[in-house]
Amino acid sequence: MADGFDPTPADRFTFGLWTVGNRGADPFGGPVRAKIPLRRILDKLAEAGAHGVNLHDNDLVPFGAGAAERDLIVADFKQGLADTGLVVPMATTNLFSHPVFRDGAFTASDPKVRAYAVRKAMSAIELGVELGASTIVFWGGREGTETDAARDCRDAIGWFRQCLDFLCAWTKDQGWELRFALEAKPNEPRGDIYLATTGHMLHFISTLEHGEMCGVNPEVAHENMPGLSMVHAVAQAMECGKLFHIDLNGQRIGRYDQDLRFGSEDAKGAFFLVRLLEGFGGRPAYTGPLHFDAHAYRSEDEDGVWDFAKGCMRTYKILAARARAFDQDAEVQQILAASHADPDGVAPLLKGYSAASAAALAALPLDPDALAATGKRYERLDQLAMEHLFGARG
Ligand code: GCO
Ligand code: MN
Ligand code: MN
Repeated sequence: MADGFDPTPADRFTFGLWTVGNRGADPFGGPVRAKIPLRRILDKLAEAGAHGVNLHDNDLVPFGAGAAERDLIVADFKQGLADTGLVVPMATTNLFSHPVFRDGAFTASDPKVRAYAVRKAMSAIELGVELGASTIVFWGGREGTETDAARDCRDAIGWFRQCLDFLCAWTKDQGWELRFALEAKPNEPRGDIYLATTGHMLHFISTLEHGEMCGVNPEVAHENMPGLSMVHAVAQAMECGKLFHIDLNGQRIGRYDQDLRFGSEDAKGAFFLVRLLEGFGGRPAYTGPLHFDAHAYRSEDEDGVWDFAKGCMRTYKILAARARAFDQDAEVQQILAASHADPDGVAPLLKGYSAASAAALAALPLDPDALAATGKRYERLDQLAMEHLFGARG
């Protein structure tokens, strides 16, 4: 179907091995799909038009594998990448599956567990570097508590910082130019996970020794689970130059982490998110990989997995086209121009304090009743957004 929405590698779409490799297990039932061989995952993703694959250390190399086994697996995988043209832009560490992490990894109360977690992350970073990754994601699934009787949260945050400082310094010492992207999630699998949102992470990064190499990896589901705005989280990260990676998926508010096909829930949120990522209003676009951290419904067989993957990518491209049409719509531009208008040149007064600007501010004729008198026309503006989103306009 040549409608312009089928993806190509130039679109920078990536999937985790764990996403298309997800076998449909949930807390109430085991896998429903057979394991898809790694090579077929690569072939199918390349055929679908993806740009790359991301992985946890143990998605590729089984936990506990010896050096020889590891090297064979990695060599084989690299051959698959070379044959398909796929790249590995991001790698991460599984610091949550093994029982050793039952009380956390970087925030575990037992220092030996923290040491083990740092050592495991070092090996995963080495693997990432070997595969050409430039971003390392840190998702601390077990970094949290069910009961705050367990430890002082301030200690946990301090240990988290120590571990990241250690890993940043070690990475620099190796001469690797990597960026670390920290991913927040409010809960699941822990009752409460430390540094619950992208906003928490952004502040935490500002306290790190090498904060300049650390940014965030916001996920739609993780911001939406507690009912927060993914658009605002991503915008804040972009505004301070910290959007290093992104996990796109679909989620309904208040539920478990659904990791649904991108755009399949909250299409309007997805529309404004894609608009933000693509750049609008003269602002730069996000240029990193567009990663889908989602998986097919449990109802699906392998064909459904590839329907899911294509669906994520097509939806992104469709939303990008709809967002462009919205921004090019003359009526939209007119409403926005009217709400931002500054006929008396007031805005520059607030761009930095001086005694003169304070005096000018004091002298400004500002009548709050007059300023409050006119509606903003956002009902019309939002309806225009919806009509573009529905494909009914432009
Ligand atoms: C989740 C997370 C993970 C991470 C992944 C990469 O809720 O399970 O989103 O999928 O993104 O572990 O670190
Ligand atoms: Mn998730
Ligand atoms: Mn994620």
